[in-house]
Amino acid sequence: MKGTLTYKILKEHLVSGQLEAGCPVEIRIDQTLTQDATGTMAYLQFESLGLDRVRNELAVSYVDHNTIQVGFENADDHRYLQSVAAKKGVVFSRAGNGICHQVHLERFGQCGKTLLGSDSHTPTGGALGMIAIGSGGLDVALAMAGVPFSLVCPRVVEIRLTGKLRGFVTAKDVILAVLQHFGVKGNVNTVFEYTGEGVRTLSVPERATICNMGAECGVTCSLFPSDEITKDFLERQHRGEAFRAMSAAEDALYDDSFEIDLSSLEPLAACPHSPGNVRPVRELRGLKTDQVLIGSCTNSSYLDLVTASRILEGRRIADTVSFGVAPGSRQVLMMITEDGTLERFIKAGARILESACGFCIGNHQSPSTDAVSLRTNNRNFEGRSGTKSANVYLVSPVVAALSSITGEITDPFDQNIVSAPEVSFSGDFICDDGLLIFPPSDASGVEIVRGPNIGQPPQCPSLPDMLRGEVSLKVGDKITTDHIMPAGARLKYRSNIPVYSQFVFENVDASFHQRSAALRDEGRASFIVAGYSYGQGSSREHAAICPMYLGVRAVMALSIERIHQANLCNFGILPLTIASQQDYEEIKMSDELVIDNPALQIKRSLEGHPVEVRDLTGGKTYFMKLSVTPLQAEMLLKGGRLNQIREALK
Ligand code: MIC
Ligand code: SF4
Repeated sequence: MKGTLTYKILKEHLVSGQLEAGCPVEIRIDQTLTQDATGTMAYLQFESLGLDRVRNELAVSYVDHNTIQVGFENADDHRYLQSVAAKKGVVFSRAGNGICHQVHLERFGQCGKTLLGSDSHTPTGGALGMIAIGSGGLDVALAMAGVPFSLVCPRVVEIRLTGKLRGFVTAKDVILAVLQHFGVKGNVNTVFEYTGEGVRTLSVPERATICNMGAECGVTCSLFPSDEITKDFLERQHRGEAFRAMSAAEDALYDDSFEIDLSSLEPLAACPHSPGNVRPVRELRGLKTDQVLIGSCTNSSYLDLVTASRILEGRRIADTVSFGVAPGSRQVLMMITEDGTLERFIKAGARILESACGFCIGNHQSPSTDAVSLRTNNRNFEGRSGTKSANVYLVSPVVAALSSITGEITDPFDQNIVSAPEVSFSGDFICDDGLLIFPPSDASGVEIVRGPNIGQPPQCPSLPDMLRGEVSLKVGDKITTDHIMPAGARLKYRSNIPVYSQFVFENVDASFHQRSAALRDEGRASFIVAGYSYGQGSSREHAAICPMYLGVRAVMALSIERIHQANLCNFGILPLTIASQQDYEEIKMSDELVIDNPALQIKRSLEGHPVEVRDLTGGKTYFMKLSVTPLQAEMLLKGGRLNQIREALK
């Protein structure tokens, strides 16, 4: 990885470890971001560390996920977040200011810095040449306390861009092409670093779309060099000082390289129910469409919306389509209000939605039964939209806008309604930070407000001498965090672990929480057995905290995704890798399993020994791999990261 931009930035931030792919390293974190759905828990955890103020360069708390406010819970969360931000020295971005990743790009990101965010799409910041990584809230809480972030030093894959996008083809199609090639699994501990002539043809928001959906491949982050385009973007955001020119060395050594000729790309779509299920739009044309939604942190920039509105100009959406637009930030909303874009949307029949996550997380706009929904966001997991039977296709704003007129999936190259809009913008962005609240320098008079929805940070149980219990759930491949811990209507319980825990695996096996809690109450362990890519998707640590609360002590899977694996360790759940498909098949639901002397086995795993899991029902012993860093081993031994760090901070 020598000479890569990834290496350069990591080197400047290295606290310990060797910068060699696969080695555990610790890096200093400059900036942090949280959003409300993961933030309440992160700040409760930060509070429990007993520090007066955050210790990193910049901490921002965004409210963008839970803005529906049905019931008092969301508003309680917002009040808590605002007051704790003032008390602890965190900038607070109020509801209405926009989606964290879009706003952070506009107002805070800085070239060459590190950013840790309690949201899996934090890598959007890679568009400004930042190492921007998604993690669980606890890791962010610790970064705010000045504790270095531990990660496995990634391998660096070069994605070399040549050529230039044709009209109608967009940054969304670039990242969908990347997903088509790399898929949604097998890319952990990897950085996608973009290089080549083609980079210069892409604006910062286009780069942001590409970095944003790298998260769907499971990479640690994605990274663009910071160049003249970056400088221009930052200056027009009135933040020229955030610029620093950075790029890889000419002779940089990459672990792998993949080339994309931008001029050869065509409009693509991710088909139900995975962002990796990519097909050309031309193969889908004619499919009747019930709903079209433009927005989310992937595609809601000013130019995204102007482009879509140009397609709609002077036209009306089909009678059979429900069409919504959610601008990514208040800046975008102000700009489209001033230049006529908003009017074009309204005239075309759009429903104007709040500048927030909204539909993307299934908070509202659930489609009708069996509907086809075209969206510009980044995830189309089954049921995430709030309608289990719906089929969600992820497309560019261009394809979305065109299809809203025709009422069916439309290939831009196979229609005679519009020609490719030529859209550019070189003026200044509207920089009104009126919905940002900066913390006072003296917070002694600030009271933290806790409504009844604000619970306590979770307590992990300690490690017993023997883990004995049952397989309480057996699931297949690609279980996402949306399967484990549903969001949407349940999102408002994020600050209340006992209530939220009742919904663990709600849409997979609604009786899971009772079964697991019953085992816990009998003093027995609960084990989850899964296939490949367990825990893909979101960074929500609730997908570990709530199972922990229900007594889950180990997840045994053929593979576990990076952020989720880290969250499991943070909350004292053993992430075990099952050795083979055959072993996976043999272990059955309700089997009685025993892990003898787990403490000794955890220690021995650091020397490469497998963990022995005795299956008393099947009469066989399985050898599973515990791939953890020494630090993670320590947290498992101490009963989770909070216990471990409290001891270390003493
Ligand atoms: C998502 O897109 O799944 C979310 C909602 O933004 C999550 C965070 C969360 O669950 O709160 C993410 O991507 O990490
Ligand atoms: Fe919000 Fe959707 Fe982006 Fe997650 S992916 S941060 S829910 S807009």
